[in-house]
Amino acid sequence: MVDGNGGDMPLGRHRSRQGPKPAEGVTAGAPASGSSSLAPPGQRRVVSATPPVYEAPLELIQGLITPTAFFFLRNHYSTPIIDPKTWRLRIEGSAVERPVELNYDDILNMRSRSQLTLVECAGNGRSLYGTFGGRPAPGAAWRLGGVSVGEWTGVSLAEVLNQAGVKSTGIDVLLEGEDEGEVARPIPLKVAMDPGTILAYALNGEFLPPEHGFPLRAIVPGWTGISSIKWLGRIAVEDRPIKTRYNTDQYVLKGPEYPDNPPVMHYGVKSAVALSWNATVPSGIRTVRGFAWSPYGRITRLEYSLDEGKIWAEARLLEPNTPFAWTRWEITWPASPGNYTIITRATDEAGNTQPDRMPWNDLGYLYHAVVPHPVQVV
Ligand SMILES: Nc1nc2c(c(=O)[nH]1)N[C@H]1C(S)=C(S)[C@@H](COP(=O)(O)O)O[C@H]1N2
Ligand SMILES: [Mo]
Repeated sequence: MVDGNGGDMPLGRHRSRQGPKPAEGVTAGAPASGSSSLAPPGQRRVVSATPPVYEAPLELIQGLITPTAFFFLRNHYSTPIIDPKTWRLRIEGSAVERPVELNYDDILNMRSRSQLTLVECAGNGRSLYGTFGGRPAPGAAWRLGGVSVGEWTGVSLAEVLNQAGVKSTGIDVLLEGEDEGEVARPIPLKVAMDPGTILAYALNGEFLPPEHGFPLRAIVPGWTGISSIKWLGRIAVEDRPIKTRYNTDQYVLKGPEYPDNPPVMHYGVKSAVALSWNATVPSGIRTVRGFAWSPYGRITRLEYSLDEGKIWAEARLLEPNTPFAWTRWEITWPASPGNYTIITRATDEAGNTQPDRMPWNDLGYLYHAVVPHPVQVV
């Protein structure tokens, strides 16, 4: 604790801390600042090189968790390299009792939790407005790989906010990044206080790579990726609605159907086939796999069609089937040579399902209509 509230943290915590423990304090165990340059995209698809926007190669993911080397990446600016020794997280605003400043050790010394949480970019699928909707949308031309599931380890945002004392007048919580453009966006206080909303310092069992938000990022289950602010430096709890360019100008729905420009909040119910785009598969009995996800509850059904939507059948859903992650599914396909599309439609426990067509919005967000995935059997 750098300032304020020091008495709340029993010293004994230092001896009984959970979670990854730096070998000799912060600087020995954590990545040294400046030593980690941006990993090359490897098998990720480069949607944009500068700033880096890479798709996860869904066809290579065999399990529930997206390996870190495959995790999709979406930066608005270059990756900041932050020194954990000097880094501080400030918690302030009109709706806290007392501003607090925490350092990296303070965060690592708190009770930790780990959870499987999906992160999806609001723009994921944007290129499909052009491919299937007949009208290309401007912006990063994602296909369907702007989504990944990580095992995130961190601390509950509510516990961090409680150290500053949240007033009953609180409405919105601003999460602010330390990248060049100080990317910042609010979430409602009640979302911030949800136990699933965390400040994560580790991804898939290792400290965050710089590009995914080292030293600390938010993870907001069910909300599009822009809410999961990376490289956090400041959190402000305010007693009024907060506006930034990321909830008024970008990441809002614009167009004739949306005169009020509502901010994008949750992602859509969606599914994807774990095959490359324009896949070629050898004929024979094939197992085709994929993913389905919803921000509103468990996936209960995955329907598929191999004949342009005339006949539909149900895929097998694989366990574990955890809310706020994705559910894997598979189908057995006696594939004979020819050109096909695999159309998939996910449904969740609340009955939400994927539409046939996506209504237009000017910035091309939230494409979650069913997608005919092209496959050639040879
Ligand atoms: N500070 C900051 N946080 C950010 C961003 C950013 O550019 N700056 N990009 C956001 C967007 S649009 C998405 S989709 C997710 C992507 O997270 P990832 O790169 O770890 O996959 O981070 C979000 N958090
Ligand atoms: Mo995003």
